[in-house]
Amino acid sequence: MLDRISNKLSDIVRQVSGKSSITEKNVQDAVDEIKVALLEADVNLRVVRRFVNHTIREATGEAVLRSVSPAQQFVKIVHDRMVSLLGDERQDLELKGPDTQSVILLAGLQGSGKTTTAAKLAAHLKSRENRTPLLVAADLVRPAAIDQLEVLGEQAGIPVYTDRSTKDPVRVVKGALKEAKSRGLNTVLVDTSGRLQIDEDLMAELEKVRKVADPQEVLLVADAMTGQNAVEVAKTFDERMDLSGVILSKFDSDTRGGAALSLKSVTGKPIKFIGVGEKMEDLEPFYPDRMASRILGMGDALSLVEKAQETYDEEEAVALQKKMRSATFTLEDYLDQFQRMRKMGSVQSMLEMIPGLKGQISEDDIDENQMKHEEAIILSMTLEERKNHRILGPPRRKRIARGSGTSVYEVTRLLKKFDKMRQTMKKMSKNKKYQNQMLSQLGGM
Ligand SMILES: Nc1nc2c(ncn2[C@@H]2O[C@H](COP(=O)(O)OP(=O)(O)OP(=O)(O)O)[C@@H](O)[C@H]2O)c(=O)[nH]1
Ligand SMILES: [Mg+2]
Repeated sequence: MLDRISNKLSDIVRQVSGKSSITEKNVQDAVDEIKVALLEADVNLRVVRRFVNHTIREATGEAVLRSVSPAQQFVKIVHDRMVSLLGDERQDLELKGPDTQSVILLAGLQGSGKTTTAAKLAAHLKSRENRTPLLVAADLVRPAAIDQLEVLGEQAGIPVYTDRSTKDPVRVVKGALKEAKSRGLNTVLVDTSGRLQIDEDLMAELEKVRKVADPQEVLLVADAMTGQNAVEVAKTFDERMDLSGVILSKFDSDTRGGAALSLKSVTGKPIKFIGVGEKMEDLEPFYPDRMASRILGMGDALSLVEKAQETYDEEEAVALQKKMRSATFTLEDYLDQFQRMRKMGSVQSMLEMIPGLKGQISEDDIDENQMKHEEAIILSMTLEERKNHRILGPPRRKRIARGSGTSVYEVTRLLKKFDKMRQTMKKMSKNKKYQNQMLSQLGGM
């Protein structure tokens, strides 16, 4: 499902997230790649252009390029754009309360999945929303259509209304509404007939059905595999039928994604559900934000950005981060951290300054006593020694141990730990796994 575009975009996102700083050029390059990926996925050209322009405008703003983690901010912008492309908020069905009859009309081209979707949706409403559905066989064009709905209804445990004595769908719908009322069923789902192409016959029939059914929801069932064509179909149906939403069927097949990504922008109509298989349970409510994260392959990246945004002392954090990444972090800086910590009151507050670490480590994990010893050790060093701990041979270590009231063993342990920490910090910018490693090392502080 959307594998190709998802792979492409996750690659781009991964590349960008690894960067410690970004420039307008980086943004432009990444956006160009995204543009190609979207076009390949059969997304409407105008939609792509708008996406690209918005993203560039937002991502090259001063505030982003100078922020704590510009790369991650960029990723967030792309994600948010994608969410808005997919329709922002989830749009649920707008049905009446359980005591009043609601009607859902399903329309679409031949073979798009109307009949299957009607049954799936009825099953969903029954099991998830506690509604009492009635399926209505109003496709009187295709001979086997009534049988098909009856079979599906049986599978799903949903009653099906049929009337084999007429060829007039309007009559069938009228009868069904009456039947639902007398049986106390609150949700009537009408399956209609399809055509190979949109033609006047079909539209005229649907308009008549719509009039008697007076539906709360008019849903187009569109085949996601047909890409931009599905979007065109939606536009045309909407002009005549005033759709309330779209269900994209066959989303499980190797769709290129164009339909999902263009539909809302082009038609203004929300995708309410997606069909993800042939079985009754293969219908999912459509959530724009979840879909965007799925397409961009980015669960973790996002929460990281949100955390980074909470960091209150941006300038300091930036400087620290730079040092960590370039491995120019010295014992002097290490000491500086201790002292700043004292100034701020707690270890916790220092940790919170480091983007990405916030909330992941607690004060209980830290041995304050050991920290006091380490501070004393560093204070016993000369400035030169603090800036370059490699010059610390055995005689110097001995002197420092004496000066700080500790032992040579403790001095050596600190130096080893510090070395290891620097290595980890350097790797940290490249790989998330190492961030966790550093966390555990900090924990041993
Ligand atoms: N893989 C997959 N197949 C689906 C999905 N929805 C429907 N199908 C299949 O698509 C085919 C056509 O589905 P129908 O529900 O008969 O489509 P229809 O729009 O009612 O077709 P007509 O009544 O002939 O216009 C069937 O084989 C379904 O099993 C889906 O979400 N995923
Ligand atoms: Mg059908």
